[in-house]
Amino acid sequence: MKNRNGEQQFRVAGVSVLIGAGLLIGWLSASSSAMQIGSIIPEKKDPNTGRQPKVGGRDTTLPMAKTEVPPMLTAPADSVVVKRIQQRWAEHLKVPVVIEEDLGGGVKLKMVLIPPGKFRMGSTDDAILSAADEKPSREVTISKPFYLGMYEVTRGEFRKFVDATQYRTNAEDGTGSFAWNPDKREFFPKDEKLNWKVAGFDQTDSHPVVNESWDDAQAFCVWLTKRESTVRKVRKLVLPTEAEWEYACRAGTTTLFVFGDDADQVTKYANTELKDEFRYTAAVGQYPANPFGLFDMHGNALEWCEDWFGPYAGLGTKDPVQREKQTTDKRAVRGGGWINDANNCRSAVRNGGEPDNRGNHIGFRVCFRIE
Ligand SMILES: [Ca+2]
Ligand SMILES: [Ca+2]
Repeated sequence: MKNRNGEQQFRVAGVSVLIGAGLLIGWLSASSSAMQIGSIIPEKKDPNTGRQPKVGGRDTTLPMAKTEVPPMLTAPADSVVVKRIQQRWAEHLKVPVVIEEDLGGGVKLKMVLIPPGKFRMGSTDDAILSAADEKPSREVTISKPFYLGMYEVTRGEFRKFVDATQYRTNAEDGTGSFAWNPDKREFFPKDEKLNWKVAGFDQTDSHPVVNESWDDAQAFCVWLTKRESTVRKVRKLVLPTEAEWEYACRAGTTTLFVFGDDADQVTKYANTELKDEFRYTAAVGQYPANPFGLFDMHGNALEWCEDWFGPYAGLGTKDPVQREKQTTDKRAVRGGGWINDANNCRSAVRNGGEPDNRGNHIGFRVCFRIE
């Protein structure tokens, strides 16, 4: 697979999720720490009604029978519609828009409800800045609601996993990890000192964990699933599929970025390699949230996804996921990061890395699906 931006090529596996709705509702009802998302999304007037939507509670301007299934989100949709459909699905499912995974010791991983919907995945033939592996563009359906990490998994959250399991990451096998040299715009040789604790630059436990492999990210998900299961027996934490990731990143938009087509605006919305406040990763959540309430989908750390990295051609269009190993032997990585230019942080851009590979530019976020 070609290597845009000169970066090390990395790629990520198929895990299905089956959750009983009754169990889910039972657990969520018990989640006293759940919060609403209204505080992080600026409110706008509803273009259809001219009224202010009630993001933090029931939207009384939109009467809906309790048993009525809300509409799927169909792109393009503006941020008001996106938030309204998100809220209506939360009400329909009787779940909060935002939930928290308690990792112990006061560390809580926030997740955001993403409603089901349809969107155009990838890049059309005439899309500027697009690459061949983003085509063919196709209409994709995400048929089930799911929760996705509000932020990239932080080093502090990953630390809870390692402390609980004594897990040793791939980088801690004596060979270390790759670090990006921002001056030369190329990777240093693999450095044995680097691992999830030592990024090669200053970071705190609020920064996204990096130098973890796809295999390490899977181990985190298995641990979190097991931890949750001992308490609630309700769900399985996984990496998002590429389709889920791109749908969540686009959040109703059809433009190159969630904020539009103007790449020059990227420094307002994402931590990239361009001149901005952060030379390396930033603590999560330093840039505006997208309409779903997700942070850092563009830039900061790149993010492992579930799929084997491969062509879109031949994949289905309903909940697509590449479960077969491709010729590149890599897993998908999405969103671009602090080592990338604006082009390589677009919603549609794709990359990959071998599942045991790692670098100080790749992190991940977690997902669980409501079946
Ligand atoms: Ca930067
Ligand atoms: Ca990211």
